[in-house]
Amino acid sequence: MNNLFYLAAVLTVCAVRSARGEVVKPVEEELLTDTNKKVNELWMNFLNMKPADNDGIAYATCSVSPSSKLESSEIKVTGRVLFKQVFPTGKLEAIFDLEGFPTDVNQSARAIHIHKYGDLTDGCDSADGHYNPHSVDHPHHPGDFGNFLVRDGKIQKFLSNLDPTLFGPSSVIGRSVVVHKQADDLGKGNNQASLDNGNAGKRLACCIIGSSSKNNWEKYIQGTSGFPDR
Ligand SMILES: [Cu+2]
Ligand SMILES: [Zn+2]
Repeated sequence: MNNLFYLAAVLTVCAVRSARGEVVKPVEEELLTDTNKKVNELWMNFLNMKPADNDGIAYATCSVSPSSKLESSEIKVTGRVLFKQVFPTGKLEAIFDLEGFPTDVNQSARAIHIHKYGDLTDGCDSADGHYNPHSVDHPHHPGDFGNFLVRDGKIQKFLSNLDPTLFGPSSVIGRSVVVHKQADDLGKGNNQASLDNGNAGKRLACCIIGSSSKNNWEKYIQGTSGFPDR
């Protein structure tokens, strides 16, 4: 509770100062950063989101399987997407490890996104649109991972410094990852669909993001010669 009074006092001082048009001095900036940290901590504690194990590091696993709504002639993509994030301010890291793409078309690009719902009742279709907590256009959604190149029928990629988070009110735990048949036009398609979903086409495969132990991540790193990068 003391923290809340402290926060209210600091915010009031800052509001009065900026209303008077005074320049916020470095000391006050520091105070603001400190306040931001405190607010974040309070919020995390309130939501009880701090990972209890794994030394404060959160992990999540998404086991990818073909959409149940896919025609039988379509390719069957399987694999997983693994996530790791240090509590509370670390940026998300992800490993994409997928197979089942055609082996004869090297370097074709496929879009991968986080979608709104972790509901796969109607295959990947019931995942709905892109997860968009801040009501912005594509490709500025947190889970707009962009295009992934297929090599030898596989996508193997490590990404860091990502926007989605496993913590707090905008956590992506319980939402879904969708792998598309086509490339993402990254909002440059000159139509509404481009600003909604990047015209990435059919949903080949998907999974629900679930919190997990560190086992999958560590096993993956140990089983390969480091992080995949291609
Ligand atoms: Cu998508
Ligand atoms: Zn998007």
